[in-house]
Amino acid sequence: MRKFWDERQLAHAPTHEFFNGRLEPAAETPARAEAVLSAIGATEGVEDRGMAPIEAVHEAPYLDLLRSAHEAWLAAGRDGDAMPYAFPLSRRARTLDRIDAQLGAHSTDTCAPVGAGTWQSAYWAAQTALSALGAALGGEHGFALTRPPGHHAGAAFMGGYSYINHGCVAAEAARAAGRRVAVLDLDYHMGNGSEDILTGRDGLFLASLHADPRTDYPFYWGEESHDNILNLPLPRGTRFDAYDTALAHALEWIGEQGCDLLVISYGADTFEGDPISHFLLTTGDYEQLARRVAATNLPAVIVLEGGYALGSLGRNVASFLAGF
Ligand code: SP5
Ligand code: ZN
Repeated sequence: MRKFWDERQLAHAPTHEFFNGRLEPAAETPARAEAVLSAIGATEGVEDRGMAPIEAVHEAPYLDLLRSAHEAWLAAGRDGDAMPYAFPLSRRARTLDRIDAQLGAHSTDTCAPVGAGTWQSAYWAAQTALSALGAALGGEHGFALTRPPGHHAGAAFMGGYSYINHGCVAAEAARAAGRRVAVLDLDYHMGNGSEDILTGRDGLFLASLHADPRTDYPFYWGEESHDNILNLPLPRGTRFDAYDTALAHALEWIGEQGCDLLVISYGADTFEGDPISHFLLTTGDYEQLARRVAATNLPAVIVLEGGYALGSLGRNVASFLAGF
């Protein structure tokens, strides 16, 4: 297992998110990366492969907005993080001049504040995932310590702490290198951005285990399987046995698609002690689940998505990596 990290991912440091009708302290913080770093030992640095692999999964106007949004926010006389408050459910074509309107047109929710360091961190998270892919293309597993997360970011939208979908960036780059790729999403929340990007793409597949969207964010995606997408919703309170059974099903389906490389969107927010989630996996369970994945003998790129129990996050990630 080779492990990759770039400290420019610390630049994104949101203070608040809007949730349950009020501003709450942000759950996705730089301290998460520090917690993982202190638990997994030495990491390797990251190469800069530029914008092309990011542009292969995200639309140019969205990337332009993400890169410039915070400056536009300041230019409009605001302070703090940029955040939308209006969303175009009825998407009439029109020119949107105000930063608020532009942000709303490219956001699913109020859980993706854009600050001065957001672009830099999301960019280097994608580069970190691509470096881990380099390891996997060479036949070794690669872990990318990525933050902010990526799997709620779609081709042209941010949301749920996610801005650039680094797992899909790695998956698409692997496909371009001739591989047949399955993204296996093991975060508590359904990866609606990954579904948006991967639906209908040749040579790419998504299998996702997640909290039932009837009870949990992101609510409007993830109940049905279709095309190249396998969605396996699980109820709140899910423990190891039911999770492991669903994982076996997902891996069997991935095998049937003839995939030869895995990108794993690993979220440690399935942990019993997670403050925003409702599954009951334990630290030791992650090693067992990873063993099942590793038994496929497919090279894996592992990217970090969620996981918000700061005191246990490092141990949980280390346990998952140990299973490989
Ligand atoms: C990548 C990922 O795990 N995203 C999850 C986004 C979930 N957003 C909805 C729930 C937000 C709960 N925030 C509570 C903050 C308390 N300080
Ligand atoms: Zn999550």
